[in-house]
Amino acid sequence: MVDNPRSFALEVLEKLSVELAKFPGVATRNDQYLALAFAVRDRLLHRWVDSARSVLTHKHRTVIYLSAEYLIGPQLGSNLMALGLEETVREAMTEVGLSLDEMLEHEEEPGLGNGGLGRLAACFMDSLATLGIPAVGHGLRYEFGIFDQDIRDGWQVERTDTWLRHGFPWEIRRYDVEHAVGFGGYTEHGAGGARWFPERIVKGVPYDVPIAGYGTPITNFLRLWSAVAAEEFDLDAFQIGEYWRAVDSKIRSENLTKVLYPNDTSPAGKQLRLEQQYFFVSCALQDCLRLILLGGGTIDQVADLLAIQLNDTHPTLAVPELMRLLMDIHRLGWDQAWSITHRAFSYTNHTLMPEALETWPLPLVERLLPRHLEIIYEINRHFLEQVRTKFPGDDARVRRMSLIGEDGDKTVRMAHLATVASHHVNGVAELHSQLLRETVLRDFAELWPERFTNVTNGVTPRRFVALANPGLGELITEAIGEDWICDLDKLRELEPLADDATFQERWRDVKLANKRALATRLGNAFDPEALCDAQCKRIHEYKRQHLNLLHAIALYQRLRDGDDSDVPRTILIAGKAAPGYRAAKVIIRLAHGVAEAIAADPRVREKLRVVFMPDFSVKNAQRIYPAADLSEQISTAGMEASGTGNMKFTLNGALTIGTLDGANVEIRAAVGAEHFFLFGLTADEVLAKKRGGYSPREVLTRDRELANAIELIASGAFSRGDRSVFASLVQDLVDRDPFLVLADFRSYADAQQRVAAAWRAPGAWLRSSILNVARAGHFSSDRSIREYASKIWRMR
Ligand code: NBG
Repeated sequence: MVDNPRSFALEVLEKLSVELAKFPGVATRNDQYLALAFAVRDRLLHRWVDSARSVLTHKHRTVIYLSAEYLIGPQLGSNLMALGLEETVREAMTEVGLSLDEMLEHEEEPGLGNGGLGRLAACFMDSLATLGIPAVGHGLRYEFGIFDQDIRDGWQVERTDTWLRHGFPWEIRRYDVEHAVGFGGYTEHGAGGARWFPERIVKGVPYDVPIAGYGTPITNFLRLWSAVAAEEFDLDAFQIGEYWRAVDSKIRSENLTKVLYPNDTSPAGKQLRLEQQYFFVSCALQDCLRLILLGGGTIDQVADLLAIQLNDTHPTLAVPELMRLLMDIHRLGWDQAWSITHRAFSYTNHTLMPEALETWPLPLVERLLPRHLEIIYEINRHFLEQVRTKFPGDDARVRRMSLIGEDGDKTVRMAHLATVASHHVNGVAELHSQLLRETVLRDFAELWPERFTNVTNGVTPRRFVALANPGLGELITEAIGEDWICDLDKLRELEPLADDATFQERWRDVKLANKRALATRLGNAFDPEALCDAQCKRIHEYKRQHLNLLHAIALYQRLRDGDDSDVPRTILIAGKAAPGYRAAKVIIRLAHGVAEAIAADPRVREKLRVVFMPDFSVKNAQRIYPAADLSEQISTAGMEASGTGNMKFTLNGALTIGTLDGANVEIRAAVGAEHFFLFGLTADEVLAKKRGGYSPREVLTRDRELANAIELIASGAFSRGDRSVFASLVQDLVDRDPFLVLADFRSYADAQQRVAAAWRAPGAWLRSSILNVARAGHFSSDRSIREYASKIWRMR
């Protein structure tokens, strides 16, 4: 299709009639948006059908990405960009009296993920398509995604997400594909092998979302599975008059994909969550085998035709499920099935936090998936034999490594299962991969050192620079051409311009315009000329938003004491707290309390602001990164696996204040230590400090300013006099401080003074900002995917 604004405009009007049954005079904003989206989607579908034909006929090895979460963000802008249609559509919309910007503003995003892990999966899908690697991302089509965040009286209030309420035009429901997924029941073992007789069957149906590559016709897709009742009604029950039993089973089936679990601190033990995990991997694998046979392949080719990536442990039941399908359905023997499974799977670990490492109680697994538990036991038997051979007599090691946890309650350890089954295991930043080998999976790394590798995360420059920050994108393109969008290392060519006064000035103008736009959106909550000091990510104690707030309180006290040595500064915080995570919610309350106290004090508010931007999402993130001057990456060293927000800020010209944690380490090495504000204990020092009997009280006796800040919180100064609101937070910091907030405070405050000094020299700051961008090409998800393709998936 060759498009011009006129023909495109006519097509949008046509969609309004034939898809929405409306004429322009009565069309709502949502109708207009849907009509436009359908017109764009037609173009995507043409590309997709061509790509699918080519993949099927040429039998390409395909990446199967299994992830319980995808945070894909708004689709209209990114699809227009991939199709190269933005200008045409902008004019077309004007032609029919509409505005593309209003349409972009109107769009709701599918929040089918919690944070970094789901967004990483989406960046990877973008890069796979852009690099022309055939890939299908399988996941869950949650009817309710991540909750919307409101703030009432300074507290987070959750509202249910409604992404489907007004229609989601980017998906295609496939009516010709469905898979039956069993739960419960019993197994039988006869001469012909094992058979599973499930008690309950749920049907999985796919909704596909096309993922267009940028500057290439290659289009991949996300296949999101939705649960429906196997029969519309349980007819037996219906006929004997048990109407409610019949309806009940339908409701129960469809509940399965109702809601995304917000990652609370203790995720285990939720039956529905386990059902979701099994449901989508079973659908995914049945679908993969179906397609292989459809394309004329054979079952023994599974590992040659597919590279199956486990995005964290959530999809790990795919391991026993593939074994079951190969053995019980396709009648392969154990050894052949295991060889195929082991050659097909690889596993990415995303966290070292003990409470986030998934384990499932044995009785639950046994009740829900009896056949799978048998297979897990058998995998364990084979595996532990290997351990005993390699380490004779080392029973402690055998117990530590077992797939079945013996400590307290008996559980299945999903990270162990994923590691045993996979040909490669990777962490997501160099430090994290190293700690993974040294701590959580140490025994496994000793057994199979060659299995472990690192692939540092990356982010898509299409969405997070070109789309989110068009001003910067255009400036870069004008300077070095447009190749950087698909070859981010090209940003290096900006280096010589870092000292160019005119270029610096234009760089500053872009940032200022972005800050103005954000300030306006937030009701002029801050001065665009002030340093925009931003921290946006999930609220978690290890990410230490409270360290940021303690610093804000210290600045507040200084200003009240007449010390205005800091620069004008806006501290911008955004992020959601898991609904069940009390301490995180109290941190949000504190942010609002501090914001309120500062805004109420005329001596302070001219120089300092704290702003909490509600409802952090991909859409809001795209507004914040371009406006930030300073990126807060202040987690306790050793706890943030990688971080990806850190990369997005850097690529938008923010300088980082951060600890040596996650990918910060690599960002600092890439941009140069002199362009990064480092502070805090290292991961080793954190461990040593904890072992040596860390005393937060002792820190307080040595640091008057910090002690005052904490006393002020305790006194009710940020809770309208109510001393109970922050009592738990204060007590936890003073008594235990498990995340070493107090231990790192002074070093952090000092680093912030270096930030202020640097901000006072605008030329040098701009130079650092340009160099940060010029040297951050490594953090493209295109680079990450190339590494997966060569090191792990063995793609041609
Ligand atoms: C998160 C880590 C981040 C990392 C993302 C993507 C989970 C379990 N882990 O540090 O906390 O950047 O994964 O790898 O969500």
